[in-house]
Amino acid sequence: MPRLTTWIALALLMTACSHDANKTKEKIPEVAADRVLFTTSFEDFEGWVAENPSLNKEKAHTGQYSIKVDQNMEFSQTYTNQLARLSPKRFDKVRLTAWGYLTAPSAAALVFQITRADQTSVFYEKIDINKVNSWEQVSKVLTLPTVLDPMDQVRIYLWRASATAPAYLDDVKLSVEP
Ligand SMILES: [Ca+2]
Repeated sequence: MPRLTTWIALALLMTACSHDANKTKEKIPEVAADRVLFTTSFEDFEGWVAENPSLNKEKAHTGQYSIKVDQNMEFSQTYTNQLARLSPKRFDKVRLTAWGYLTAPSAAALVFQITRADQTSVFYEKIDINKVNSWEQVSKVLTLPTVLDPMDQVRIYLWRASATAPAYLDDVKLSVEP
């Protein structure tokens, strides 16, 4: 689990972020398989990761599992990996795509963050999830800063934001954008 200090830093960052993710609805393109850095539907996690109430079978876009946040969990189960392990080749732009689901009017957010080994944040973007009682595909192209180090950590997770009822995330895909 990321440390508390990271979340405090995050909370400060979020107050400074604007809600620009869903201003324009673009057509989400298919991504060639060789450009996909990782993709998951959370189907094979059970038993391989530490017990985490975020992994659930309550709702799923595909298969049986998704991850969630709710009034007791501000942050979902988190994807964490070093840039160098994600790809041996440097990349400047990525596309993050996922399916989100809210159970009450509010806003949760899919977060893509890059942190240093000392937990300081060097990049932060979020994609708002707004659709209630149905699955919505969200996608955003992220231009990464040039100062990144191969040892920096990518973190991807669902943040509760203003949502008070459960919110779900499934079918996450991260790909290199040409
Ligand atoms: Ca799934």
